[in-house]
Amino acid sequence: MFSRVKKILSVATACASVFALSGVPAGLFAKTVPGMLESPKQPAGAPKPHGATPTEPQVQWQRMEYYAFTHFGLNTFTGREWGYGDESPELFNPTKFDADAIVKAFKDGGMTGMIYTAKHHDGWCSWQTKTTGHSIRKSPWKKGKGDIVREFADACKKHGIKFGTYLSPWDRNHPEYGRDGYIKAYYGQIEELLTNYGDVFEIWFDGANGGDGYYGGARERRNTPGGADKYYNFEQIVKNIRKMQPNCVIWGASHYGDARWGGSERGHVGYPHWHTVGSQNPEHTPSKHPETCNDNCRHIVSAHGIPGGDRWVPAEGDTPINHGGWFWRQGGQPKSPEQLMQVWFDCVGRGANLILNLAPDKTGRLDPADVKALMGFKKLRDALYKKDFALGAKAAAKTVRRGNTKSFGPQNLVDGDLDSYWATNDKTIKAEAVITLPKKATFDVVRVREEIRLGQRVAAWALDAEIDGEWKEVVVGQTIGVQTMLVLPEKVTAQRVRLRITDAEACPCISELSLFKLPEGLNLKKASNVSTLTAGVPKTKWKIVSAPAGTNAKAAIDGNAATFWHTHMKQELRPPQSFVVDMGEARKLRAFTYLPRQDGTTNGMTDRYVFEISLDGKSWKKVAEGEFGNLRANPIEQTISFTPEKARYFRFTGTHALDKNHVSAAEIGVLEAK
Ligand code: FUL
Repeated sequence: MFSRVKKILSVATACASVFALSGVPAGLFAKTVPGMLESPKQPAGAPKPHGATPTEPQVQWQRMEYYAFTHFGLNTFTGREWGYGDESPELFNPTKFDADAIVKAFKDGGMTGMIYTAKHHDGWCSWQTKTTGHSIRKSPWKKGKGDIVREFADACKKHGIKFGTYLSPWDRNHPEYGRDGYIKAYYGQIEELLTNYGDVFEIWFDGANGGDGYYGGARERRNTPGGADKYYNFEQIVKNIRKMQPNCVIWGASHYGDARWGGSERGHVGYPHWHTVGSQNPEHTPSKHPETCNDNCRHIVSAHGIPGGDRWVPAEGDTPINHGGWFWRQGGQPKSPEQLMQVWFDCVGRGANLILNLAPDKTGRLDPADVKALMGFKKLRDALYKKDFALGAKAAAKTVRRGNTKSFGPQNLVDGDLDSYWATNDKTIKAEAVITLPKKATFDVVRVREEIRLGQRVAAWALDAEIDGEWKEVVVGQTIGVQTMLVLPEKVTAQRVRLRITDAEACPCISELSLFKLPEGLNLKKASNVSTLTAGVPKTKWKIVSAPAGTNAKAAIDGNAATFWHTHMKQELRPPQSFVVDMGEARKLRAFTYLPRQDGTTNGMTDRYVFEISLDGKSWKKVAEGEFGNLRANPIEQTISFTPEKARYFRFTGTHALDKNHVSAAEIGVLEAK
């Protein structure tokens, strides 16, 4: 039965054994603390919980499915993904900020909550904090008396969705970052956010940590002494939060939190998908990882979880609705409703929650194009869920726990009640239930749910349909968890279906089976590519004028995301490395775009740059220089704007790379001023 532990992914399990070396004190993950929601009582004779199980706040959180992320702060005004920490609070002055309209759009879009970046890595606090001078108190907006956290929290209450917050541990502004002084301020910030704004359903502790920063003027590189876990003392942070908000789900926080990252910033999570991990939460604890467990491995564990893992840490898939990034960007394009449906199936449909980012622009309003995509996405989901063909059907099973009692009977599969379930006797792993629909129906989506309060049990299942009097297998699934939703390879018309559980870690406890039909005209396959390239100035006449010998700079201007310029050929050419392009004619340029290498490795991935332009190819002007933030987790196209100027030539220089001593670029483009 445990062969799947070997099967899942060799790398993931290699890491699992490392994570299982727990130094975590037993009481920390106690099921209840005062004030924490309690799970309803199981019916008499219910199966014993198997392995790690969720707390009731986690169960309720996993049922939320879908909520908003909102990045809004100084980066909105500078166009940076990661502010350095020296940005002036004076920059924050939205002219039309309207929390009510933003939250209403989330509610109308079917979202169940929102998480606001109260402080990002640049350290600027968007509420009336007493912990630092680098805050909204110094911003001209509302004469320094404004409080964005308050406005969002109040709007959420008004519109009946939940409020959550993101508080970056890394603070590139604070003079004491990396020392004890910062920890005091940081704990104060957590306390302010969790005691002054009502219920907070989730708090995010981002894993990006340490590096260059302003740090009160020191302008240097600082790390987290002893590793992030030890420096912030997440064990203590979690204890403090449990006292302040016992029902708040803690995201990240090394291996002490309640929820984990889904493994990429594209919203997709892995399948098979387990809600459990080893004692040490896989992501963001590099100091704990031996050589064998690199970034890739961490991402794999985050995406898939670990079967039989001893902690319940369900995943959240995060992605921005806009290709521009997490903060609002000039010229950013939203993902299409169809692409968002693909994300839905690859995230919610695998049992993770989806947190979809919509960022207000400089005026403080959502981009209408983003809202249009949000509503188009809602329309497609409404069409998908319009009719559950299995709801209210007749269900029968040969194997039912304790001889067919009502409490565990198959009828629970189709009653629309998430708390009731079909279960078998303890030793019965393989089992089947036949569902007879009120009449013949045509469907191509199946959704199955387990009663997760008893642990995640099922590892393999199949759905059969009775077609022309014969049972035919129409889809095969692996894990189930809180929910798994699969698209059948083709539409099926049938009146009887059969759910077959073929492998499980303990007797199955299945709460629901639903059948749906994909909205007319939705082609998910066509929608699966979620990264795009901005169509800028056409490159047909472009020529490479110069590039380091032996490197293929043409690959960076061929319009093909899969090929890339790379200075690691026969020998490793260290940064800085440049290439020069002649565009054939002069144009007024306003921005350049950079797509990092897309082949899944970060070696030589350029994360700092200089961009220069020229009219004659002889005298050059530097128009942009800086850092591409967040590439490791989200290697999407970056757009860097500069003061518009005419040029025929440009020079792109990679001045630093994430890993290894060479540089690369999959694609460089330029955008013209109107
Ligand atoms: C990442 C951050 O570094 C990004 O800027 C963004 O906030 C994303 C949601 O998380 O780790």
